[in-house]
Amino acid sequence: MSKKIFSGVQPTGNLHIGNYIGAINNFVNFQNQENTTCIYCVVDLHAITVRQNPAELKNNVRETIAAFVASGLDYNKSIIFQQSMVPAHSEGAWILGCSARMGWLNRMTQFKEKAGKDKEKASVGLYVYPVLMASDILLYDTTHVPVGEDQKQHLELTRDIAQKFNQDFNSPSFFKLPEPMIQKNFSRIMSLKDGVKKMSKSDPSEMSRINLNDSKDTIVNKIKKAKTDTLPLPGNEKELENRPEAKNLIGIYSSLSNQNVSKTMEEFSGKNFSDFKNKLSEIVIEKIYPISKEMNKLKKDQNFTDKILKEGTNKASEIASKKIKDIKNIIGF
Ligand code: AQP
Repeated sequence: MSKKIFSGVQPTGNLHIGNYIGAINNFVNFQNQENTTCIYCVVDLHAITVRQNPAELKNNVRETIAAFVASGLDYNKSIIFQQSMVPAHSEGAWILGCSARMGWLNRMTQFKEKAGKDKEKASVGLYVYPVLMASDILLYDTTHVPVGEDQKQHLELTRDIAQKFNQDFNSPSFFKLPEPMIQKNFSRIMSLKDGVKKMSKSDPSEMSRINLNDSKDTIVNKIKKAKTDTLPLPGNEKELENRPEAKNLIGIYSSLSNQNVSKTMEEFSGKNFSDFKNKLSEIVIEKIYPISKEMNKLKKDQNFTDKILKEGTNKASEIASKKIKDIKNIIGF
């Protein structure tokens, strides 16, 4: 069976190794699988659910495209585009919002977490964010969506919305029900300052993450200062329990060196963190620095990023506008 994969990254700046290991690097692997169409979207409509600086937003869109290409995405193999350039996403979100139920959205834990205590002040966009995500996915007859555990609930909501629409309009199988692809290993890279907090673009501390555009010295310095505990490195997975910072650094090392965690522990068992951190810096620099260099070069070449977006928009629009036409026809517009 052929697969159609859809995924998005918000252009909210500070792309970090969590985004690379948990998302972009996998995008590259999917692109090289047989019978697989990959659609990767820079989801700027999602980004504005919280306030963005307009000039930075423009720049961050370019930076995200540059990061995609520098990491190995090929715009001839994958469809790469900017969400707001394909109006069908917003139109679809409105229509699907009329199928989604308030009760379903009220259960979404991401809104509760992001809105915090004062949810009266959160934007309506943040609340209906998962409906826009449903529109993104369903417009392309997506079969598979790579998601972290935190997005699994949104994908279930997408399936519920699709099913309700199909049922309400007596159009069985009009919307395909997408399957989640949950990455088992290294799906959550944690903050360098706190091993139980996700590494995140919006963390106010620069020292909490390694950005894809950090210099070699900055990478070394951030790893040197990363929080650890006082014990030597563990020798087996049992000894890793309750040591979140050690677990995180070992996870980063393992994923970048393409080996499993047990192999890494075998290599470093009983050693102290300063030795391990030197090796970790080496592997991060080896894997990330070439991406960073290329990304900084591509980001400055506006003609190049514009060309990718133009071509990607044409390809995405062709698919999405046809689907939106069918949707409108079904609902009686
Ligand atoms: N720490 C992480 N570990 C593994 N994967 C991660 N992703 C994000 N953080 C980690 C994955 O990167 C993709 C793009 O994420 P996004 O831009 O849509 O937003 P996010 O998940 O909200 O990422 P951030 O960094 O935490 O951003 P802010 O701080 O703006 O909320 C997704 O596939 C995500 O799973």
